[in-house]
Amino acid sequence: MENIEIAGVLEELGDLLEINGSNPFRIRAYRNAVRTVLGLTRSLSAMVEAEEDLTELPAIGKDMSAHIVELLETGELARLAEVAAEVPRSLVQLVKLDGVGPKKTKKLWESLGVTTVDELEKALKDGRVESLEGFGATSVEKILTSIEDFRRYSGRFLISQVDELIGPLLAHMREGPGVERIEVAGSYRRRKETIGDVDLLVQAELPAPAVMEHFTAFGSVDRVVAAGDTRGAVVLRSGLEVDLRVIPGRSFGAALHYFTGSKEHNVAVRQIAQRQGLRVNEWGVFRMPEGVDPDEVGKEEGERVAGGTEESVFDVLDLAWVPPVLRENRGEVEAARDDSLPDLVTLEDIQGDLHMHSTWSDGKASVEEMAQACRARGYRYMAMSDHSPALAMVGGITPERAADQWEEIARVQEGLDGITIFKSLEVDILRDGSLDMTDEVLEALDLVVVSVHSLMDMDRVSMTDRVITAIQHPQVDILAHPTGRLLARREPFQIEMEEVLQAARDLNVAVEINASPHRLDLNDVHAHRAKELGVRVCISTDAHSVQRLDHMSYGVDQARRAWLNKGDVLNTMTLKQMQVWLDRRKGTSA
Ligand code: DGT
Ligand code: CA
Ligand code: CA
Ligand code: ZN
Repeated sequence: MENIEIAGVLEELGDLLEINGSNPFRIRAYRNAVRTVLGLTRSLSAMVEAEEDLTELPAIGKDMSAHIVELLETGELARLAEVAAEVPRSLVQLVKLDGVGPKKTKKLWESLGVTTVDELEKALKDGRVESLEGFGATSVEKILTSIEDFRRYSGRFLISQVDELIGPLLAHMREGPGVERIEVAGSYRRRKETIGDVDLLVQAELPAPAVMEHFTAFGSVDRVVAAGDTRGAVVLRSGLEVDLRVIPGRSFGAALHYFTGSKEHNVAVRQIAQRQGLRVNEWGVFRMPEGVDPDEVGKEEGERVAGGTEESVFDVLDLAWVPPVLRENRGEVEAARDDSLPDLVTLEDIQGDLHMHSTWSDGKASVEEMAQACRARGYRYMAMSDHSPALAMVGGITPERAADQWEEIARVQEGLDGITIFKSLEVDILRDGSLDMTDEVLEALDLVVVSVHSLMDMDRVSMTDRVITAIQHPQVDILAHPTGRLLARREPFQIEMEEVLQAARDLNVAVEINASPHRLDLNDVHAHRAKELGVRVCISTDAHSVQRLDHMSYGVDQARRAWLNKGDVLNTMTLKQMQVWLDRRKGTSA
């Protein structure tokens, strides 16, 4: 069992206990344990195998440690089964709906007997929920919307979750008999924000029944859906579906191209091929003899002209190799033909992280730990941008405390060379577009990040005005997570992004691609529009812990999917350039 699966079970148990009205300390213990498990950089199974004492981990006591060992040894948890005998497990899906939560779930279940999302939807629509104490019409509307969102995303995984889940599977497959090469194709290779299923390609001599057997024998497999000669499919315990195709070397490149997709990209490539009298499929590229209808002959019929490598497929069609992140049929095939593909930004181009939190607000690490970690990642600069006080629940920094933090930043800076820490804050944009901080403090900061964290159900016009008003403040440098979306959990708020981006351009304010895999906000379309308009895009992690600084790569993938090159991205600047940019308004009349 992987850490992420263990965390999933503990979280489910925590949810069920909360619905059941258990002791809040007990519930908190599960929540904290989940956080610890998700934050680990090593696998629990390796730690248990090495007989390490799990209770030395934060928030892991004797019980929790025993749970983990039991899960690793048996794949099951007796305590979960006990609790599930009292509380239907399907209720945990209700807890995850925006606007429901454990308390309301309990109420819905006890008062109306609702146990599933479908039953809840029915009860919402026939008015039974509205008449319950603590619900009401607005609440009903909100829950109905979150059910729609839930349906849209259900079955899809965040790319970060997939990264965690498939590492061990890939390692397992590499040890398979006769396996010559492994690649993950599909939306995962295109680095999409969410992944429907994983498309695994294995190169091996056919027939290769041993490869398929090895695949279905993987420890985390819950269910085998198909297991043929060249094609298999399984569902992992996490619910993630994995397709496997076994492909001979002569076709591997063609299959990699075909199964990477997108479908739309494939269609565009096939059209180009047709014009050249060629046929492209998952087996290769073929020149068809005169007068033969490709639909009436076998897939490998005709003269094979390419297929072993993906490069050979593009090459024979007179196309430059297209990075998978661009394969969405948004002009990349034409650009490949004209040799005008963008020179995409890379992780190595990133010189600093301009949005992160410390223990001064809701972060887990000190200023010093975050600074050391940024330095270890090779950054030349970073912004320490804790929350402003409007976010009371996270202990935002008041104007009075700001100066104290600057003292600490100065002290940390003194002991550290090679990296410059910018004094910063992530300042809340209030209802009317004013900023949740005094001008005095804003002026004293090196860099000001602003964002919306409240009143997200405003109408489109008001929200657009609110955000544009905020970035008109002369001290604002970066607009963070501009649409507020949480993937699989909360839709973007209503906002006219075109107007916001134009204002950002006119005001010379940068917009963020928030690199957290839960946000990836801006999305690719908006980030591409920002580039077109000449708005600088900043890729920031918004890290609340040292490990999450590594989310930068997800932000870079998102930027690449938006066609951004190094010059489009603010934090590829050198320290000197960045300092000049931060001073950009001083020379103007304002
Ligand atoms: P997902 O799984 O929903 O996140 O998205 P994909 O893109 O991974 O889609 P999937 O798993 O259905 O198929 C993987 C790739 O295989 C897809 O991107 C393109 C290719 N493919 C699948 N079915 C077709 C098809 O009917 N026609 C063409 N041209 N390509 C297909
Ligand atoms: Ca897929
Ligand atoms: Ca698939
Ligand atoms: Zn933040």
